[in-house]
Amino acid sequence: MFEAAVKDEAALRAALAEADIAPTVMVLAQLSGDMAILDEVAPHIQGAWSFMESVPEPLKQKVRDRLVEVLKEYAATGRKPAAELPTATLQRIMTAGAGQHVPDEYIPVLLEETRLNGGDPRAVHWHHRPAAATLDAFKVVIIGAGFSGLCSAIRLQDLGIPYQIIEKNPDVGGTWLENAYPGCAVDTPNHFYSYSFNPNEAWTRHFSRRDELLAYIRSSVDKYGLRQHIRFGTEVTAAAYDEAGGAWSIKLRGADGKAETIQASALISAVGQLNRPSIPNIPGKDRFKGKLFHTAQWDNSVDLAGKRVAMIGTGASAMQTGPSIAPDVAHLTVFQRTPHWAVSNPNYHKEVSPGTLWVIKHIPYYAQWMRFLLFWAGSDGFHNTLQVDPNWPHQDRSLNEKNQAMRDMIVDYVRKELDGDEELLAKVIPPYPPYGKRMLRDNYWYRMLKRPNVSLVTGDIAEITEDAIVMQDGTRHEVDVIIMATGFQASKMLAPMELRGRTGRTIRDIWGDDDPRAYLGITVPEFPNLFLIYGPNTNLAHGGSIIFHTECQVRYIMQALRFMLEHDERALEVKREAHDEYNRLVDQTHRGMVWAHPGVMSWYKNKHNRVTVTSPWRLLDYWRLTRDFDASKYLTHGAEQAVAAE
Ligand code: N01
Repeated sequence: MFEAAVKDEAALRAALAEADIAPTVMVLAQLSGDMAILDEVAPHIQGAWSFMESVPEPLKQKVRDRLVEVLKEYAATGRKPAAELPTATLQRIMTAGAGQHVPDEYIPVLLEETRLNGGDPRAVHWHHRPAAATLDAFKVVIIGAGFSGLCSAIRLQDLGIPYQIIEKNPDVGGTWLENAYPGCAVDTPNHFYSYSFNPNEAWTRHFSRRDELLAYIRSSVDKYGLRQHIRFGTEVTAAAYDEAGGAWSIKLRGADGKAETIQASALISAVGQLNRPSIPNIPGKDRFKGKLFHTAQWDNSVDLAGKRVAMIGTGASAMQTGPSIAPDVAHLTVFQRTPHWAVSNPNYHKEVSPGTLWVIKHIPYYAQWMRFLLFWAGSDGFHNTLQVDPNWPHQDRSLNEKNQAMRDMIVDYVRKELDGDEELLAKVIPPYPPYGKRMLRDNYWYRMLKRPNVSLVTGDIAEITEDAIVMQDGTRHEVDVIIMATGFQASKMLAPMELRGRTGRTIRDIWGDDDPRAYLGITVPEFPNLFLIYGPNTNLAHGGSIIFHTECQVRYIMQALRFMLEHDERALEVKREAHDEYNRLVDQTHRGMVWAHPGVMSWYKNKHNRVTVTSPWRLLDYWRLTRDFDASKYLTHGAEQAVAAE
């Protein structure tokens, strides 16, 4: 593995000159055991983002020269790196690279996420592999072929459990297939926003565009041979649990409208939270003579060039769409009901340099350390700043001192972006604390607002007429096209499917329209053998990658299925006490956090101000909660018992 790195020393040196210094020195320390050079570099690293360093160039060159020597020595001698580094060494390397103390408790999760010790640590293995006939008789149906559904399929395949994916769309990708609006991209760095077990060495950007993400998803499908297990163009309309048979009856509707029912021993919902567009019922909407569409249902037949375009909404989708279309349209009018917070990230628009692509591919462990740094940069670091300090005097606009400092920092940034336009600044700075709604990444939004062909309209819309949007104060804005960047029906989880549990009650009977709850966000009393991915209170709003959460949930579900199959249990249902206790804890924890702030309305919570969508936990906490399936939290119903009862 080292031969490839040193085969062409000129290429190695050229690539290292472009590589980030933190992962470079981490590789060096790992391979050489040279902690002195790590200690020399450490004081010049202020944080885990690649731009948070001020290492002097001569010191950088010293690190690169030393690494070239070490790689050459490994290649020449055939020496192998130490299989596993002692925890204290790992911690020292991580702390230096991240520019922040990395506590002991994070080491196991980081080792897993980076696969630094090789292998696939999140894979679930059999304790006692069931007989082939038992496995063959057990069938899992997965709803949805997005990131989560495909991850489940890969893991089921590893275990040899038969499965089928039902996908309503004609292709894989879920949200990344459906959202094709201009500028659509991920705002989590994608060297972290990707499967831990299938890293991509070839990302061309730090925050990839939709097409590249979709290509990654498609290539994962091909790599693991999943396509033959997917029924495309088929929607799950309903499912009912049959207690006597210990199975789910699942109603499907094909593209031709034909209905069909299939059976499954277990059902995994991987439909996502952001799947069903929310299109507000603004009076007069249907009268509009021009084109009107939602960002997630982009109408490619509409040429926006030279048109007067309205965009309703200023969330993450608007943040990417607006600046992408503004240069082409005659006029863009942005309708902002509430402002959102947005931070800048210098890497957001950057391509991965050729040298960085080279080191990711050729230098052992560079990609792993890079993944660690991205995990660290964008994850739990902010979590404790999102708690309300009861003694903080300005609770309306911030939660505590650090949250106020963040507010001040963003206001300064936005003021600069707006060239000091205080009138506009007053309109775009939210009155509520930073992080109250999803923190956005500035996609040159504020610069866009300064364009002569863009105007920002604030306040509530009264109605839509044949050719205009009319505000409550009577002002009228004539437009040719209306883009609804109005988000998704997140709280109405699992809709419009009708899921009927063991007792005959449907999930809507229990959750109502917008009050979903589940144990760990995964299992629901009365719904045996049903597992949710990206279910209630599992969205990440302080940072992190939702794929990390997906992998936690999928591991848990695989362990649950393993338990069923190894113990010959045909039904597994979470105990009500475990579910209620968990949800009490979720609600209690949320009460002191930013998302429950009374001054904010967002898709994170329902109309009763209960946070239903977002997780209150650090990534570490949720990882711990889901790491080991605990059968004592579940009621079981063995196959033999069931047979006896029939
Ligand atoms: O939706 P949103 P989104 N009249 O719900 C406004 C993910 N995502 O699609 O704030 C006027 O955030 C509404 O106003 P208000 C990400 O998790 C990720 O943008 O409610 N306005 C708001 O401004 C994200 O959080 C990525 O007052 C109305 C907007 O519409 C989630 O998807 C990219 C209105 C809706 O914002 C959803 O983001 C895109 C009305 N009647 C999305 N109704 C990336 O990874 C609603 N609004 C980058």
